[in-house]
Amino acid sequence: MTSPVLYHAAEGVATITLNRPDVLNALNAELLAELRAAVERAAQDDAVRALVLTGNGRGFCAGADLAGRQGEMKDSGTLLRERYHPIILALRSMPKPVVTSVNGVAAGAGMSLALAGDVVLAGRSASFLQAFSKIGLVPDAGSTYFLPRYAGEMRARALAILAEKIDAEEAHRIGLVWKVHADDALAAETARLAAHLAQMPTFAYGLIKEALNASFDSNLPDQLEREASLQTRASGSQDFKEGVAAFLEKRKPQFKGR
Ligand code: T3D
Repeated sequence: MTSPVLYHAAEGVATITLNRPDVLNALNAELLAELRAAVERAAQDDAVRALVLTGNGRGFCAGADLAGRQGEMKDSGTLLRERYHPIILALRSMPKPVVTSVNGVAAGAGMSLALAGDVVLAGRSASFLQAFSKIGLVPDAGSTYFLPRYAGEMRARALAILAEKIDAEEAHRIGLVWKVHADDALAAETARLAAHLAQMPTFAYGLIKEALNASFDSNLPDQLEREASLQTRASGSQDFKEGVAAFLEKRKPQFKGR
C-alpha cells in the first residue's frame, strides 16, 4: 500500500511529502500519524539541518479528510489536540528551519500547516482557503495564531469569516507567503533554498526561532533580555567563531550547525 507520507533525507535536507494526491492530500488519521512521526524524525536527526514540507499532485493539503472523519468516534477538539497540535508545535519549535513549499491549494488545516513553516514558498497556481466556516467550523491547527500575526487582524477576520479563496500573489501581498515561483520552478527553488539553509548556522537558526516564537507574547524589556541570553548561547557556538574567522579571512564560512 502507498504510504500517505513520503520521507527523504539527503545532504542535510529532509523532505516530507504529503501523499494522498487523489484527495488533495486531505488529512486522515493515518496521514497525521505518519506526518507526526516524520516531523519528529527530522527534528531528532542531527544530520538534518533543514526541513521541507510539500504535497504530491495538484494540491498541497485540503485540510481534514471530510470523508474519513464520518467514522470518527472522537470530537473535533480531541482530534485536534491528539493529532494536529503535536505536528504544528513540533514544526514551530524544532531548532532548524522549516520551508513549506505550497504546490497547490492549501485549505483548512492544510493552510494552517502551510503557515507553520518558517519560510513559506508558493507556486504561482497555489491558493489558500480558510475553508472552516464553510462547513460550520472555526479555524484551527494554528490559523487564528498565524493569520493576525502575518496578515494583520482585519485580513485575518475577513479571511476566516468570508472563507474566500485567495491566490498565491494575494497571499504574498498580504504577508502569508515569502516568495512565489513559477509552478514548474517551485520544486527546484525549494531544493535550492533548503540546500542553502542546510549549509548555514543551524544552531543560530534554532535560537532565532526561539526568539521569534516568544516575541508577540513579550514586552520589550523581556524580549531584550531573551535576545541577550540567546546571544550568549549563539556567541559560544563553533559556528560563530567560524563566521567571524571566515569574515576576517575573506573566505566562505564552513558552518557545522553547532
Ligand atoms: O474534526 C476535525 O477533523 C477537525 C479538524 C478540522 C480541520 C479542517 O481542516 S476543517 C476544513 C476541511 N477542509 C475543507 O473543508 C476543504 C474541502 N475541500 C474543498 O473545499 C475543495 O476540495 C478545495 C477548495 C480544497 C479544492 O477544490 P477543487 O475544485 O480544486 O478540487 P475538488 O474537486 O473539490 O477536490 C478533488 C478531490 O479531492 C475530490 O474528490 P473526487 O470528487 O475527485 O473523488 C474531493 O472530494 C477531494 N477532497 C478535497 N478536499 C477534501 C477531499 N476529500 C476529503 N476531504 C477533504 N478535505
